[in-house]
Amino acid sequence: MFTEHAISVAIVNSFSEKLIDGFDLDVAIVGAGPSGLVAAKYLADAGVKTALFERKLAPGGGTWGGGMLFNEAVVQQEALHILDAFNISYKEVKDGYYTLDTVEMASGLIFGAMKAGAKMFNSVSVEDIVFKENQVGGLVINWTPVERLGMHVDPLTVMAKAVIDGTGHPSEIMKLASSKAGIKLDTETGGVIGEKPMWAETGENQTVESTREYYPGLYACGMSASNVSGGYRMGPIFGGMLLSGEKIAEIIVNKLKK
Ligand code: 48H
Repeated sequence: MFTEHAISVAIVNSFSEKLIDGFDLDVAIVGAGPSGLVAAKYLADAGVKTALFERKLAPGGGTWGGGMLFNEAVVQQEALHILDAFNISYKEVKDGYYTLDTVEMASGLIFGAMKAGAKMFNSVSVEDIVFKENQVGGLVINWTPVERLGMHVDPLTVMAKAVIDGTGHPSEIMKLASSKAGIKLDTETGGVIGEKPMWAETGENQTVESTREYYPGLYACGMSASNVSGGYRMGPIFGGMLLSGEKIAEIIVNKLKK
């Protein structure tokens, strides 16, 4: 027999267990866009304790809307192995360019990351970092509705050996780190340079090139990496985002092994 009481207790107990476990991580990823989700899958596949913190109710970031709400995106040949790893379908349209349905892409990336063992905390906004002994050591989190309503409610803290800024265009965590902790980032200026206009091919390459550690404990992937190091934007082609997620996972797995 089901009781209302048992249902409520089951949900709160189950969530509390997940949240308490998530307070102590190997890797905390801010933002569940395509790059963060790919990073989460590969990290979890490697046995790294990983969780994603996503401001919105629905993870997936900028994937859902495709190009100008046409729910299709383009991926280039170099990134197809990642779509294959998530079992996401695509079709070739022209010499090395493929299209895919962005609803299948978003849902496939979310499902793949979680099935690999990454935990998801959605409707959770990261409002600050933990900064101790010249090292980024975790995240300060609160419910998105608390943030949106401007309620004066103190946050909770997540500790992590590595923090990935996967917040997309605004590079929110990098900005926080340089403004609040006075951190000098590993960029030409020491700060967040800001993204340049559209140049798809160069932007795609720069996204992958700029995927790295920017300060001890603080890494960037996807559009955030591109923005922090002053790369060009690329529009609705997603191979660079996927490859960036794969690269940051590889960098961190190797680092954690040492
Ligand atoms: C919790 C947060 C916070 C916060 C933000 O923008 P995204 O999809 O990120 P990427 O880099 O994986 O993909 C970028 C791609 O979608 C894109 O925008 C492209 C290719 N643009 C090209 C162009 O020319 O315009 O996802 C970032 C996620 C979002 O879901 C945010 O809600 C979330 O991060 N987020 N979550 N706490 N402080 N800030």
